[in-house]
Amino acid sequence: MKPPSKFRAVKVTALAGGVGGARLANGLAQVIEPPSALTVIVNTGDDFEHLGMKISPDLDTVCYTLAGLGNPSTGWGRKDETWEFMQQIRNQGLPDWFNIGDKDRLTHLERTRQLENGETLTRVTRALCHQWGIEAVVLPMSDDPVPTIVDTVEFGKLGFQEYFVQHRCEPTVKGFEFPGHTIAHATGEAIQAIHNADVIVLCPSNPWVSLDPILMLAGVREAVMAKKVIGMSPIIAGKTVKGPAAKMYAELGVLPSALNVAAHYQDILTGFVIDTVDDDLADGINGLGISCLATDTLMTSTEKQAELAAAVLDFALKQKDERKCLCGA
Ligand code: FO1
Repeated sequence: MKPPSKFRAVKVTALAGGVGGARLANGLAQVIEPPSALTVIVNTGDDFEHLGMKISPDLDTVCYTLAGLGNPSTGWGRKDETWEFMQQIRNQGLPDWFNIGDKDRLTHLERTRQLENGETLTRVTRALCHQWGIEAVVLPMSDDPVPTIVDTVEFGKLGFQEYFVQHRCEPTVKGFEFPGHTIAHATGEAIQAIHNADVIVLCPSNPWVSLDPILMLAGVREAVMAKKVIGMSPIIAGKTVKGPAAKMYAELGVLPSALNVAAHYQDILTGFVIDTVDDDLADGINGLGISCLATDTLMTSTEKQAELAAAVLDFALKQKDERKCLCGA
């Protein structure tokens, strides 16, 4: 198959969570020329401290994927990983519910060391990206702590990784809390990247716990709304490719569907990309005042990531700049 064409002189800023976000970001980095015209602003609501290490799962997933270092089957962690550290953790009877490979551990140790020396997460991430040869710009959404808390029926309030990894997303979700957001700031770099962008892409990440935490930071939503904004559904035929988004929708009393994801972002989207299997939802999405593209959205290889990214950018660039208005005009 012919490789997708390159997009020159287009500045794209993508908002991303973990695996789905990393895959589309990797597609965008393949088709944007130069790749440094791509900025990825990453959710840090999943960050936590474990065994003395400061861990940023979504930042690492995005960076490993962009660097070609990621584990393609899990989507998180490193490829060709070894597990001696985890074996020692188990031998010592220490908490072993969060799997940290030996190569991955070095990232957490280095991040922890630099943060304890007074560096910001933005500068630590820049240094790691440089070390891994990543040309795209990867930014944490904030340099402040912004933990996501999941309120559950069975266990009450859980830290995100307790909910996601320790409890395998099994507890019933009642809602979410973002206690850091009252004082946290988006970084100046993240806000500037939104202002500078020709197109904003909302990656196919979990709306509730990956993209909302970014959009809720003061100033982000307003900056995004001044731009052409293309979203993409992480829900295909009522299910998620990876992660608990569909389960969360159902538990929160909302039908998991691409239409309801579009409705979630209705005020900020100019365009929305759904999978061809959900073609019948396009009229409903148009009815929200959002242009809709139906295409194959499964990113099962790096080539498919690039093809999808090219389709998203083609769609974005064909859109007119003005937003549709359904306000009775
Ligand atoms: N996800 C799991 O399901 N189990 C794990 O043991 C696990 C370990 C892990 C280690 C480092 C890292 O960067 C990510 C890791 N993840 C693991 C993924 C991660 O917790 C989630 O994918 C994200 O937080 C959700 O986007």
